[in-house]
Amino acid sequence: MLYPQTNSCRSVFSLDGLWKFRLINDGFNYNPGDILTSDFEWIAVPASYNDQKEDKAYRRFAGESLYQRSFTLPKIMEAQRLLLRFDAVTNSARVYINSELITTHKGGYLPFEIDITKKVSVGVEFTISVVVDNRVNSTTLPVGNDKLKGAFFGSDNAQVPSVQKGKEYQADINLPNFDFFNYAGLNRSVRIYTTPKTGYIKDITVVTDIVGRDGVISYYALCDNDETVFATLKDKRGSVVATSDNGSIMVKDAKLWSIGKENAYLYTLELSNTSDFYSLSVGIRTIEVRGKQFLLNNQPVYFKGFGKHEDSHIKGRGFDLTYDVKDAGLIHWLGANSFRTSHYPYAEEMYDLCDREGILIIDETPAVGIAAGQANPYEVLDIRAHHEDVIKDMIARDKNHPCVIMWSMGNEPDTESYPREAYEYWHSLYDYTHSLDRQNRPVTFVCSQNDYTRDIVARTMDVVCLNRYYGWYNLSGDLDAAMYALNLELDFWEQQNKPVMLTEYGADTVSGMHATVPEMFSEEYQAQFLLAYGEAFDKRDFIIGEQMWNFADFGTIQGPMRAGGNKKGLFTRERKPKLAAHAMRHRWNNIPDVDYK
Ligand code: BDP
Repeated sequence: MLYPQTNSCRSVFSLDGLWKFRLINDGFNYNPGDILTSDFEWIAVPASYNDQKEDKAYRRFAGESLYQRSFTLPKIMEAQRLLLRFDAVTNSARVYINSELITTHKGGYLPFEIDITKKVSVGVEFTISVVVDNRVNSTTLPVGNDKLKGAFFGSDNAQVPSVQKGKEYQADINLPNFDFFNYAGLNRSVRIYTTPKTGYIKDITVVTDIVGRDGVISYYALCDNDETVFATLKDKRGSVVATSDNGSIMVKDAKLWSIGKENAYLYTLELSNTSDFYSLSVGIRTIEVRGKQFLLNNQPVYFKGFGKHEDSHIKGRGFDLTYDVKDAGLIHWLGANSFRTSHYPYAEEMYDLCDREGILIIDETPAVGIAAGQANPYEVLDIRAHHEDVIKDMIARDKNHPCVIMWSMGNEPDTESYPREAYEYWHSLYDYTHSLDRQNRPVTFVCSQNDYTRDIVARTMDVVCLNRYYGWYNLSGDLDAAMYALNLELDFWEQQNKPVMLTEYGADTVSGMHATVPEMFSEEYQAQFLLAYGEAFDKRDFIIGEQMWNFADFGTIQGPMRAGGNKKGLFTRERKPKLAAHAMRHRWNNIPDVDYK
Protein backbone atom coordinates (compact mmCIF):
# COMPACT_ATOMS: atom_id res chain seq x y z
CA MET A 1 0.00 0.00 0.00
CA LEU A 2 1.51 3.28 -1.08
CA TYR A 3 1.78 6.29 1.21
CA PRO A 4 -0.08 9.31 -0.24
CA GLN A 5 2.14 11.80 -1.99
CA THR A 6 1.89 15.07 -3.83
CA ASN A 7 3.83 15.17 -7.08
CA SER A 8 3.28 16.08 -10.73
CA CYS A 9 0.47 13.48 -11.08
CA ARG A 10 -1.01 13.20 -7.56
CA SER A 11 -2.16 15.45 -4.76
CA VAL A 12 -2.99 15.12 -1.09
CA PHE A 13 -5.63 17.02 0.92
CA SER A 14 -5.44 16.85 4.66
CA LEU A 15 -8.71 16.30 6.55
CA ASP A 16 -6.95 16.71 9.90
CA GLY A 17 -8.21 19.42 12.22
CA LEU A 18 -11.33 19.93 14.30
CA TRP A 19 -14.10 17.37 13.87
CA LYS A 20 -17.50 17.21 15.56
CA PHE A 21 -17.53 14.40 18.10
CA ARG A 22 -19.79 12.65 20.54
CA LEU A 23 -19.96 9.41 22.41
CA ILE A 24 -22.89 7.32 21.24
CA ASN A 25 -24.51 6.90 24.65
CA ASP A 26 -27.53 8.02 26.66
CA GLY A 27 -30.01 6.84 24.08
CA PHE A 28 -28.38 8.71 21.21
CA ASN A 29 -28.62 6.71 17.98
CA TYR A 30 -26.75 7.66 14.88
CA ASN A 31 -29.02 7.63 11.84
CA PRO A 32 -26.82 7.70 8.77
CA GLY A 33 -27.03 11.11 7.14
CA ASP A 34 -27.95 12.98 10.33
CA ILE A 35 -25.86 16.11 10.77
CA LEU A 36 -24.77 16.91 14.32
CA THR A 37 -26.11 20.36 15.15
CA SER A 38 -26.06 20.24 18.94
CA ASP A 39 -24.81 17.99 21.71
CA PHE A 40 -21.41 17.49 20.26
CA GLU A 41 -17.86 18.53 21.17
CA TRP A 42 -15.07 19.79 18.94
CA ILE A 43 -12.25 17.30 18.98
CA ALA A 44 -8.77 17.35 17.49
CA VAL A 45 -7.68 14.89 14.80
CA PRO A 46 -5.28 13.14 14.79
CA ALA A 47 -5.41 12.26 18.48
CA SER A 48 -7.12 9.85 20.80
CA TYR A 49 -10.33 11.32 22.18
CA ASN A 50 -9.85 9.96 25.70
CA ASP A 51 -7.76 12.70 27.30
CA GLN A 52 -9.04 15.69 25.33
CA LYS A 53 -11.99 16.41 27.63
CA GLU A 54 -12.43 16.65 31.38
CA ASP A 55 -15.04 13.94 31.47
CA LYS A 56 -14.52 10.54 33.03
CA ALA A 57 -16.76 9.00 30.38
CA TYR A 58 -14.09 9.70 27.78
CA ARG A 59 -11.61 7.53 29.65
CA ARG A 60 -13.93 4.80 30.80
CA PHE A 61 -16.16 4.57 27.76
CA ALA A 62 -16.73 1.24 25.99
CA GLY A 63 -18.67 1.49 22.77
CA GLU A 64 -19.22 3.55 19.68
CA SER A 65 -18.53 7.23 19.15
CA LEU A 66 -19.14 9.50 16.21
CA TYR A 67 -16.78 11.80 14.31
CA GLN A 68 -18.25 14.08 11.66
CA ARG A 69 -17.00 16.77 9.30
CA SER A 70 -18.15 18.37 6.02
CA PHE A 71 -15.97 19.22 3.04
CA THR A 72 -16.18 20.58 -0.47
CA LEU A 73 -13.55 19.44 -2.93
CA PRO A 74 -12.25 21.96 -5.46
CA LYS A 75 -13.37 21.56 -9.07
CA ILE A 76 -9.75 21.18 -10.19
CA MET A 77 -9.94 17.66 -8.77
CA GLU A 78 -12.57 16.59 -11.29
CA ALA A 79 -10.15 14.87 -13.62
CA GLN A 80 -8.71 12.64 -10.91
CA ARG A 81 -9.47 9.50 -8.97
CA LEU A 82 -10.25 10.28 -5.31
CA LEU A 83 -9.21 8.09 -2.40
CA LEU A 84 -10.28 8.64 1.17
CA ARG A 85 -7.54 7.29 3.46
CA PHE A 86 -7.58 6.74 7.22
CA ASP A 87 -4.12 6.03 8.61
CA ALA A 88 -5.58 4.42 11.77
CA VAL A 89 -9.00 4.34 13.39
CA THR A 90 -8.86 2.59 16.74
CA ASN A 91 -10.22 -0.05 17.13
CA SER A 92 -12.78 -0.36 14.32
CA ALA A 93 -14.72 1.92 12.00
CA ARG A 94 -17.84 2.36 9.92
CA VAL A 95 -17.46 5.17 7.41
CA TYR A 96 -20.36 7.05 5.85
CA ILE A 97 -20.49 9.66 3.15
CA ASN A 98 -23.75 11.52 3.75
CA SER A 99 -26.16 8.67 4.47
CA GLU A 100 -24.30 5.95 2.61
CA LEU A 101 -22.13 3.40 4.38
CA ILE A 102 -19.01 3.26 2.22
CA THR A 103 -16.78 0.93 4.19
CA THR A 104 -16.15 -0.83 7.46
CA HIS A 105 -12.76 -1.66 8.88
CA LYS A 106 -11.60 -3.82 11.73
CA GLY A 107 -8.31 -3.18 13.52
CA GLY A 108 -6.98 0.07 14.93
CA TYR A 109 -3.36 0.34 13.85
CA LEU A 110 -3.17 0.04 10.08
CA PRO A 111 -4.45 2.24 7.24
CA PHE A 112 -7.42 1.65 4.98
CA GLU A 113 -8.70 3.56 2.00
CA ILE A 114 -11.80 3.79 -0.17
CA ASP A 115 -12.19 4.96 -3.76
CA ILE A 116 -14.76 7.75 -3.42
CA THR A 117 -14.59 9.07 -7.00
CA LYS A 118 -18.18 8.02 -7.63
CA LYS A 119 -19.39 8.87 -4.14
CA VAL A 120 -18.80 12.61 -4.14
CA SER A 121 -19.20 15.45 -6.63
CA VAL A 122 -16.46 18.02 -6.71
CA GLY A 123 -17.72 21.46 -5.80
CA VAL A 124 -20.60 20.04 -3.74
CA GLU A 125 -20.44 19.79 0.04
CA PHE A 126 -20.54 16.31 1.54
CA THR A 127 -20.28 14.98 5.07
CA ILE A 128 -18.01 12.23 6.32
CA SER A 129 -19.21 10.43 9.45
CA VAL A 130 -17.06 7.85 11.15
CA VAL A 131 -18.52 5.58 13.80
CA VAL A 132 -15.58 4.39 15.88
CA ASP A 133 -15.80 1.42 18.21
CA ASN A 134 -13.17 1.24 20.94
CA ARG A 135 -14.20 -2.15 22.32
CA VAL A 136 -11.70 -4.98 22.54
CA ASN A 137 -12.79 -8.56 23.01
CA SER A 138 -12.05 -12.17 22.11
CA THR A 139 -12.31 -11.44 18.38
CA THR A 140 -10.12 -8.33 18.22
CA LEU A 141 -6.39 -7.67 18.15
CA PRO A 142 -5.31 -6.57 20.67
CA VAL A 143 -7.40 -9.03 22.64
CA GLY A 144 -9.81 -7.92 25.35
CA ASN A 145 -12.14 -9.57 27.77
CA ASP A 146 -15.70 -10.09 26.50
CA LYS A 147 -17.22 -9.60 29.92
CA LEU A 148 -17.96 -5.91 29.94
CA LYS A 149 -20.38 -5.79 32.83
CA GLY A 150 -19.86 -6.56 36.44
CA ALA A 151 -16.14 -6.18 36.28
CA PHE A 152 -15.77 -5.30 39.93
CA PHE A 153 -17.76 -8.17 41.33
CA GLY A 154 -16.59 -10.90 38.99
CA SER A 155 -16.00 -14.29 40.57
CA ASP A 156 -12.40 -14.09 39.34
CA ASN A 157 -11.57 -11.20 41.69
CA ALA A 158 -10.05 -12.62 44.87
CA GLN A 159 -10.66 -9.40 46.81
CA VAL A 160 -14.43 -9.59 46.51
CA PRO A 161 -16.07 -10.93 49.70
CA SER A 162 -17.78 -14.22 48.94
CA VAL A 163 -21.24 -12.84 49.81
CA GLN A 164 -20.87 -10.26 47.02
CA LYS A 165 -19.78 -12.66 44.31
CA GLY A 166 -22.11 -12.83 41.36
CA LYS A 167 -23.49 -9.34 42.04
CA GLU A 168 -23.15 -7.06 39.08
CA TYR A 169 -22.38 -3.38 39.02
CA GLN A 170 -23.98 -2.40 35.70
CA ALA A 171 -21.40 -0.52 33.69
CA ASP A 172 -19.75 -1.25 30.40
CA ILE A 173 -16.02 -0.90 30.61
CA ASN A 174 -13.20 -2.12 28.44
CA LEU A 175 -11.14 -4.91 29.92
CA PRO A 176 -7.98 -5.02 27.87
CA ASN A 177 -5.83 -8.12 28.01
CA PHE A 178 -2.78 -5.89 27.59
CA ASP A 179 -0.82 -3.31 29.52
CA PHE A 180 -1.38 -0.08 27.63
CA PHE A 181 -4.33 2.28 27.76
CA ASN A 182 -6.91 1.47 25.11
CA TYR A 183 -6.62 4.89 23.47
CA ALA A 184 -9.21 5.26 20.73
CA GLY A 185 -10.44 7.46 17.93
CA LEU A 186 -9.00 8.93 14.75
CA ASN A 187 -5.49 8.34 16.07
CA ARG A 188 -3.68 9.11 12.84
CA SER A 189 -4.18 11.40 9.86
CA VAL A 190 -7.17 11.43 7.53
CA ARG A 191 -6.71 12.54 3.93
CA ILE A 192 -8.14 12.51 0.48
CA TYR A 193 -5.49 11.88 -2.14
CA THR A 194 -5.73 11.72 -5.89
CA THR A 195 -4.27 9.58 -8.66
CA PRO A 196 -4.88 9.63 -12.40
CA LYS A 197 -8.17 7.93 -13.31
CA THR A 198 -6.48 5.26 -15.41
CA GLY A 199 -2.97 3.90 -15.59
CA TYR A 200 -2.33 4.68 -11.97
CA ILE A 201 0.40 2.86 -10.06
CA LYS A 202 -1.31 0.63 -7.49
CA ASP A 203 1.62 -0.81 -5.66
CA ILE A 204 5.40 -1.10 -5.68
CA THR A 205 7.63 -3.69 -4.05
CA VAL A 206 11.38 -3.28 -3.83
CA VAL A 207 14.03 -5.89 -3.04
CA THR A 208 17.72 -5.09 -2.84
CA ASP A 209 20.86 -7.18 -3.01
CA ILE A 210 24.60 -6.66 -2.90
CA VAL A 211 26.96 -8.21 -5.43
CA GLY A 212 30.58 -7.38 -4.74
CA ARG A 213 30.75 -3.60 -4.58
CA ASP A 214 27.53 -3.16 -6.59
CA GLY A 215 23.91 -3.02 -5.53
CA VAL A 216 20.95 -4.61 -7.31
CA ILE A 217 17.48 -3.14 -6.96
CA SER A 218 14.57 -5.25 -8.17
CA TYR A 219 11.25 -3.43 -8.35
CA TYR A 220 7.79 -4.80 -8.98
CA ALA A 221 5.27 -2.17 -9.99
CA LEU A 222 1.59 -2.93 -10.27
CA CYS A 223 -0.54 -0.65 -12.49
CA ASP A 224 -4.20 -0.69 -13.30
CA ASN A 225 -3.27 -1.28 -16.94
CA ASP A 226 -0.43 -3.11 -18.70
CA GLU A 227 1.70 -0.12 -19.49
CA THR A 228 5.45 -0.36 -18.96
CA VAL A 229 6.69 1.42 -15.88
CA PHE A 230 9.97 3.28 -16.26
CA ALA A 231 12.37 3.65 -13.38
CA THR A 232 14.92 6.34 -12.71
CA LEU A 233 17.26 6.00 -9.77
CA LYS A 234 18.72 9.16 -8.29
CA ASP A 235 21.38 9.60 -5.66
CA LYS A 236 21.17 11.87 -2.63
CA ARG A 237 22.10 14.94 -4.64
CA GLY A 238 19.43 14.23 -7.24
CA SER A 239 21.79 13.05 -9.99
CA VAL A 240 20.57 10.16 -12.13
CA VAL A 241 22.43 6.96 -11.30
CA ALA A 242 20.60 4.53 -13.59
CA THR A 243 17.39 4.01 -15.56
CA SER A 244 15.46 0.84 -16.33
CA ASP A 245 12.23 -0.48 -17.78
CA ASN A 246 12.68 -4.16 -16.93
CA GLY A 247 12.30 -4.32 -13.14
CA SER A 248 15.97 -4.44 -12.32
CA ILE A 249 18.61 -1.79 -11.69
CA MET A 250 22.31 -2.31 -11.23
CA VAL A 251 24.01 0.32 -9.05
CA LYS A 252 27.77 0.45 -9.58
CA ASP A 253 29.77 1.05 -6.39
CA ALA A 254 26.57 1.26 -4.40
CA LYS A 255 26.35 3.20 -1.19
CA LEU A 256 24.68 0.89 1.31
CA TRP A 257 21.99 1.61 3.89
CA SER A 258 23.17 0.85 7.40
CA ILE A 259 22.83 1.83 11.05
CA GLY A 260 23.22 5.47 12.11
CA LYS A 261 22.43 8.84 10.58
CA GLU A 262 25.69 8.98 8.65
CA ASN A 263 25.27 5.50 7.16
CA ALA A 264 21.59 5.45 6.24
CA TYR A 265 22.11 6.18 2.55
CA LEU A 266 18.88 6.50 0.60
CA TYR A 267 18.47 6.55 -3.16
CA THR A 268 15.28 7.87 -4.76
CA LEU A 269 13.49 5.51 -7.11
CA GLU A 270 11.16 7.39 -9.45
CA LEU A 271 8.59 5.27 -11.23
CA SER A 272 6.44 6.57 -14.05
CA ASN A 273 4.27 5.64 -16.97
CA THR A 274 2.36 7.91 -19.37
CA SER A 275 -0.18 8.90 -16.69
CA ASP A 276 1.32 8.44 -13.23
CA PHE A 277 4.40 9.08 -11.15
CA TYR A 278 5.53 7.83 -7.74
CA SER A 279 8.83 8.25 -5.93
CA LEU A 280 10.13 5.99 -3.22
CA SER A 281 13.20 6.08 -0.97
CA VAL A 282 15.30 2.96 -1.34
CA GLY A 283 18.05 1.76 0.95
CA ILE A 284 20.29 -0.92 -0.50
CA ARG A 285 20.91 -3.49 2.20
CA THR A 286 20.71 -7.19 2.89
CA ILE A 287 19.50 -9.04 5.98
CA GLU A 288 20.17 -12.62 6.91
CA VAL A 289 20.10 -14.78 9.98
CA ARG A 290 23.08 -17.09 9.74
CA GLY A 291 23.93 -19.47 12.56
CA LYS A 292 23.70 -17.46 15.76
CA GLN A 293 24.15 -14.10 14.06
CA PHE A 294 21.88 -11.47 12.56
CA LEU A 295 23.67 -10.02 9.53
CA LEU A 296 23.04 -6.60 8.04
CA ASN A 297 25.07 -6.23 4.84
CA ASN A 298 26.97 -9.35 5.97
CA GLN A 299 28.02 -7.78 9.27
CA PRO A 300 26.69 -9.14 12.60
CA VAL A 301 24.46 -6.61 14.34
CA TYR A 302 24.11 -6.09 18.07
CA PHE A 303 20.67 -4.64 18.82
CA LYS A 304 20.59 -1.90 21.46
CA GLY A 305 17.27 -0.34 22.29
CA PHE A 306 13.81 -0.95 23.69
CA GLY A 307 10.19 -1.60 23.11
CA LYS A 308 8.35 1.69 22.71
CA HIS A 309 4.77 2.89 22.65
CA GLU A 310 3.03 5.58 20.68
CA ASP A 311 2.02 7.47 23.76
CA SER A 312 2.03 11.02 25.04
CA HIS A 313 0.11 13.29 27.38
CA ILE A 314 -3.21 14.60 26.04
CA LYS A 315 -2.84 13.10 22.56
CA GLY A 316 -2.79 9.57 23.95
CA ARG A 317 -1.90 7.37 21.00
CA GLY A 318 -2.41 10.23 18.55
CA PHE A 319 0.18 10.70 15.85
CA ASP A 320 2.68 13.40 16.74
CA LEU A 321 5.64 13.93 14.44
CA THR A 322 7.36 16.15 17.00
CA TYR A 323 7.48 13.27 19.50
CA ASP A 324 8.82 10.98 16.76
CA VAL A 325 11.61 13.41 15.97
CA LYS A 326 12.38 13.90 19.66
CA ASP A 327 12.42 10.14 20.27
CA ALA A 328 14.72 9.48 17.31
CA GLY A 329 17.08 12.10 18.72
CA LEU A 330 16.99 10.44 22.15
CA ILE A 331 17.69 7.06 20.54
CA HIS A 332 20.86 8.53 19.02
CA TRP A 333 21.74 10.28 22.30
CA LEU A 334 21.58 6.94 24.08
CA GLY A 335 23.81 5.19 21.55
CA ALA A 336 20.88 2.86 20.82
CA ASN A 337 20.17 1.61 17.32
CA SER A 338 16.78 -0.10 17.31
CA PHE A 339 13.31 -0.55 18.76
CA ARG A 340 10.33 -2.84 18.52
CA THR A 341 6.96 -1.32 17.63
CA SER A 342 5.41 -2.90 20.72
CA HIS A 343 2.57 -3.75 20.50
CA TYR A 344 1.17 -2.62 17.12
CA PRO A 345 2.45 -1.08 13.90
CA TYR A 346 3.24 2.61 14.40
CA ALA A 347 2.40 5.57 12.16
CA GLU A 348 4.13 5.37 8.77
CA GLU A 349 5.95 8.65 9.32
CA MET A 350 8.07 7.04 12.06
CA TYR A 351 9.35 4.39 9.63
CA ASP A 352 10.15 7.10 7.14
CA LEU A 353 12.16 8.92 9.81
CA CYS A 354 13.98 5.73 10.82
CA ASP A 355 14.85 5.07 7.15
CA ARG A 356 16.48 8.48 7.10
CA GLU A 357 18.20 8.17 10.48
CA GLY A 358 19.40 4.57 10.32
CA ILE A 359 17.34 3.14 13.18
CA LEU A 360 16.35 -0.53 12.99
CA ILE A 361 12.72 -1.52 13.56
CA ILE A 362 11.22 -4.82 14.60
CA ASP A 363 7.71 -4.38 13.23
CA GLU A 364 5.02 -5.94 15.42
CA THR A 365 1.34 -6.70 14.77
CA PRO A 366 -1.31 -5.80 17.40
CA ALA A 367 -1.54 -9.48 18.39
CA VAL A 368 -1.09 -9.00 22.09
CA GLY A 369 -3.09 -10.63 24.86
CA ILE A 370 -3.43 -14.10 23.30
CA ALA A 371 -3.94 -15.88 26.60
CA ALA A 372 -7.25 -16.91 28.09
CA GLY A 373 -6.68 -17.73 31.75
CA GLN A 374 -7.35 -21.42 32.25
CA ALA A 375 -8.86 -21.96 28.81
CA ASN A 376 -7.11 -22.77 25.55
CA PRO A 377 -6.74 -19.40 23.77
CA TYR A 378 -6.40 -21.13 20.41
CA GLU A 379 -9.91 -22.47 20.86
CA VAL A 380 -11.56 -19.68 22.82
CA LEU A 381 -10.36 -16.68 20.82
CA ASP A 382 -11.77 -16.11 17.36
CA ILE A 383 -8.78 -14.24 15.90
CA ARG A 384 -7.03 -16.39 13.33
CA ALA A 385 -8.42 -14.83 10.14
CA HIS A 386 -8.02 -11.32 11.52
CA HIS A 387 -4.47 -12.11 12.57
CA GLU A 388 -3.66 -13.12 9.00
CA ASP A 389 -5.23 -9.88 7.78
CA VAL A 390 -3.12 -7.68 10.02
CA ILE A 391 0.07 -9.51 9.05
CA LYS A 392 -0.83 -9.09 5.38
CA ASP A 393 -1.71 -5.41 5.79
CA MET A 394 1.36 -4.63 7.89
CA ILE A 395 3.67 -6.17 5.30
CA ALA A 396 1.79 -4.47 2.45
CA ARG A 397 2.33 -1.14 4.21
CA ASP A 398 5.89 -1.50 5.50
CA LYS A 399 7.63 -3.89 3.08
CA ASN A 400 9.76 -1.25 1.35
CA HIS A 401 11.28 0.38 4.43
CA PRO A 402 14.95 -0.47 4.81
CA CYS A 403 14.62 0.21 8.55
CA VAL A 404 12.22 -2.73 8.98
CA ILE A 405 14.52 -5.67 9.59
CA MET A 406 12.24 -8.26 11.22
CA TRP A 407 8.53 -9.03 11.60
CA SER A 408 7.10 -9.82 15.00
CA MET A 409 3.80 -11.67 14.66
CA GLY A 410 2.77 -10.85 18.22
CA ASN A 411 3.63 -10.41 21.86
CA GLU A 412 3.51 -12.84 24.76
CA PRO A 413 0.96 -15.42 23.67
CA ASP A 414 0.39 -18.43 25.87
CA THR A 415 2.71 -21.04 24.36
CA GLU A 416 3.19 -23.17 27.42
CA SER A 417 -0.27 -24.40 28.50
CA TYR A 418 -1.19 -25.90 25.11
CA PRO A 419 2.19 -26.31 23.45
CA ARG A 420 1.01 -28.34 20.46
CA GLU A 421 -1.84 -25.96 19.60
CA ALA A 422 0.48 -23.02 20.10
CA TYR A 423 2.96 -24.59 17.72
CA GLU A 424 0.31 -25.17 15.09
CA TYR A 425 -1.03 -21.64 15.39
CA TRP A 426 2.28 -19.75 15.40
CA HIS A 427 4.27 -21.91 13.09
CA SER A 428 1.69 -21.77 10.32
CA LEU A 429 1.56 -17.98 10.72
CA TYR A 430 5.36 -17.96 10.54
CA ASP A 431 5.23 -19.71 7.15
CA TYR A 432 2.45 -17.38 6.04
CA THR A 433 4.46 -14.28 7.03
CA HIS A 434 7.54 -15.49 5.17
CA SER A 435 5.44 -16.22 2.10
CA LEU A 436 4.20 -12.61 1.92
CA ASP A 437 7.52 -10.80 2.13
CA ARG A 438 9.58 -10.67 -1.05
CA GLN A 439 12.51 -9.45 1.04
CA ASN A 440 12.12 -12.57 3.16
CA ARG A 441 12.98 -10.79 6.40
CA PRO A 442 13.37 -12.86 9.57
CA VAL A 443 10.13 -13.65 11.40
CA THR A 444 9.55 -14.06 15.10
CA PHE A 445 7.11 -13.58 17.93
CA VAL A 446 7.98 -12.38 21.39
CA CYS A 447 7.49 -14.83 24.23
CA SER A 448 6.58 -14.20 27.82
CA GLN A 449 8.23 -15.34 31.01
CA ASN A 450 7.08 -18.93 31.03
CA ASP A 451 8.21 -22.47 31.50
CA TYR A 452 10.52 -22.20 28.51
CA THR A 453 11.09 -25.94 28.45
CA ARG A 454 7.39 -26.46 27.58
CA ASP A 455 7.37 -23.87 24.80
CA ILE A 456 8.16 -25.71 21.58
CA VAL A 457 7.51 -22.89 19.15
CA ALA A 458 9.69 -19.92 20.25
CA ARG A 459 12.79 -21.98 19.58
CA THR A 460 11.73 -22.47 15.95
CA MET A 461 11.60 -18.76 15.14
CA ASP A 462 14.39 -17.11 13.12
CA VAL A 463 15.40 -15.17 16.22
CA VAL A 464 14.26 -16.20 19.70
CA CYS A 465 12.81 -13.14 21.43
CA LEU A 466 12.40 -13.26 25.20
CA ASN A 467 10.64 -10.95 27.64
CA ARG A 468 12.01 -11.55 31.13
CA TYR A 469 11.31 -9.96 34.51
CA TYR A 470 13.60 -11.80 36.97
CA GLY A 471 14.08 -9.27 39.75
CA TRP A 472 10.79 -7.53 39.13
CA TYR A 473 7.65 -9.70 38.83
CA ASN A 474 9.47 -12.64 40.36
CA LEU A 475 12.46 -12.64 42.72
CA SER A 476 11.33 -9.08 43.26
CA GLY A 477 14.01 -6.74 44.52
CA ASP A 478 16.70 -9.42 44.75
CA LEU A 479 19.12 -8.86 41.90
CA ASP A 480 21.52 -11.58 42.99
CA ALA A 481 18.80 -14.22 42.90
CA ALA A 482 17.47 -12.72 39.68
CA MET A 483 20.84 -13.03 37.95
CA TYR A 484 21.18 -16.61 39.15
CA ALA A 485 17.79 -17.42 37.62
CA LEU A 486 18.46 -15.52 34.40
CA ASN A 487 21.74 -17.34 33.90
CA LEU A 488 20.08 -20.70 34.54
CA GLU A 489 17.68 -19.89 31.75
CA LEU A 490 20.34 -18.56 29.39
CA ASP A 491 22.21 -21.86 29.82
CA PHE A 492 19.11 -23.51 28.37
CA TRP A 493 18.97 -21.19 25.37
CA GLU A 494 22.65 -21.69 24.71
CA GLN A 495 21.84 -25.29 23.82
CA GLN A 496 19.31 -24.25 21.15
CA ASN A 497 21.90 -22.88 18.73
CA LYS A 498 19.81 -19.89 17.79
CA PRO A 499 20.31 -16.15 17.96
CA VAL A 500 18.47 -14.86 21.02
CA MET A 501 17.38 -11.32 21.79
CA LEU A 502 15.96 -9.97 25.05
CA THR A 503 13.01 -7.91 23.86
CA GLU A 504 11.82 -6.85 27.33
CA TYR A 505 13.37 -6.63 30.77
CA GLY A 506 12.84 -3.75 33.14
CA ALA A 507 11.77 -2.29 36.43
CA ASP A 508 9.11 0.29 37.28
CA THR A 509 10.86 3.42 38.47
CA VAL A 510 9.43 6.54 40.00
CA SER A 511 11.39 9.45 38.64
CA GLY A 512 12.99 11.29 41.58
CA MET A 513 12.86 8.35 43.99
CA HIS A 514 16.38 7.64 45.18
CA ALA A 515 18.07 5.16 47.49
CA THR A 516 21.59 4.44 48.68
CA VAL A 517 20.75 0.78 48.99
CA PRO A 518 18.84 0.25 45.75
CA GLU A 519 15.34 -1.06 46.22
CA MET A 520 12.43 -1.48 43.85
CA PHE A 521 11.00 1.67 42.26
CA SER A 522 14.14 3.71 42.94
CA GLU A 523 16.16 5.12 40.07
CA GLU A 524 19.23 3.32 41.39
CA TYR A 525 17.47 -0.06 41.30
CA GLN A 526 16.45 0.38 37.67
CA ALA A 527 19.99 1.33 36.66
CA GLN A 528 21.52 -1.63 38.52
CA PHE A 529 18.87 -3.99 37.21
CA LEU A 530 19.52 -3.07 33.57
CA LEU A 531 23.30 -3.16 33.94
CA ALA A 532 23.18 -6.55 35.69
CA TYR A 533 21.21 -7.97 32.75
CA GLY A 534 23.77 -6.39 30.42
CA GLU A 535 26.60 -8.18 32.20
CA ALA A 536 24.85 -11.52 31.70
CA PHE A 537 24.33 -10.78 27.98
CA ASP A 538 27.95 -9.79 27.45
CA LYS A 539 29.11 -13.26 28.49
CA ARG A 540 27.07 -15.04 25.80
CA ASP A 541 27.85 -14.83 22.12
CA PHE A 542 24.37 -16.02 21.03
CA ILE A 543 22.64 -13.02 22.64
CA ILE A 544 22.42 -10.67 19.67
CA GLY A 545 20.64 -7.80 21.31
CA GLU A 546 19.03 -6.11 24.26
CA GLN A 547 15.82 -4.15 24.02
CA MET A 548 14.85 -3.12 27.53
CA TRP A 549 11.31 -2.24 28.58
CA ASN A 550 10.44 0.60 27.92
CA PHE A 551 11.76 3.66 26.13
CA ALA A 552 9.46 5.98 28.13
CA ASP A 553 6.77 5.73 30.82
CA PHE A 554 3.34 5.26 29.26
CA GLY A 555 -0.38 5.31 30.03
CA THR A 556 -2.19 2.16 31.12
CA ILE A 557 -5.54 1.23 32.57
CA GLN A 558 -5.66 2.17 36.26
CA GLY A 559 -5.00 -0.54 38.81
CA PRO A 560 -3.07 -1.37 41.95
CA MET A 561 0.10 -2.17 39.96
CA ARG A 562 0.12 1.11 38.04
CA ALA A 563 0.55 4.53 39.63
CA GLY A 564 -0.29 6.85 36.75
CA GLY A 565 0.78 4.28 34.18
CA ASN A 566 3.67 1.95 33.55
CA LYS A 567 6.89 3.47 34.89
CA LYS A 568 9.52 1.23 33.32
CA GLY A 569 10.71 4.02 31.01
CA LEU A 570 14.30 5.13 30.67
CA PHE A 571 12.58 8.47 30.19
CA THR A 572 9.50 9.84 31.88
CA ARG A 573 6.42 10.27 29.74
CA GLU A 574 7.64 13.85 29.13
CA ARG A 575 10.99 12.45 27.89
CA LYS A 576 13.09 13.51 30.89
CA PRO A 577 15.95 11.02 31.50
CA LYS A 578 16.01 8.87 34.60
CA LEU A 579 19.33 7.76 36.11
CA ALA A 580 19.16 4.55 34.06
CA ALA A 581 19.09 6.56 30.82
CA HIS A 582 22.55 7.87 31.68
CA ALA A 583 23.72 4.40 32.71
CA MET A 584 22.48 2.82 29.48
CA ARG A 585 23.90 5.68 27.47
CA HIS A 586 27.31 4.92 28.92
CA ARG A 587 26.92 1.20 28.25
CA TRP A 588 25.55 1.50 24.72
CA ASN A 589 28.04 4.09 23.56
CA ASN A 590 30.73 1.55 24.37
CA ILE A 591 29.13 -1.25 22.36
CA PRO A 592 29.55 -1.04 18.57
CA ASP A 593 26.48 -1.54 16.34
CA VAL A 594 28.17 -4.30 14.34
CA ASP A 595 30.95 -6.84 14.89
CA TYR A 596 30.40 -6.87 18.66
CA LYS A 597 29.68 -10.60 18.74
C1 BDP B 1 5.15 -7.52 29.48
C2 BDP B 1 4.29 -6.97 28.35
C3 BDP B 1 4.27 -5.44 28.32
C4 BDP B 1 4.06 -4.90 29.72
C5 BDP B 1 5.20 -5.37 30.59
C6 BDP B 1 5.10 -4.83 32.02
O1 BDP B 1 4.75 -7.45 27.11
O2 BDP B 1 3.26 -5.01 27.45
O3 BDP B 1 3.93 -3.51 29.74
O4 BDP B 1 5.13 -6.76 30.66
O5 BDP B 1 4.44 -5.46 32.82
O6 BDP B 1 4.68 -8.72 29.89
O7 BDP B 1 5.67 -3.79 32.30
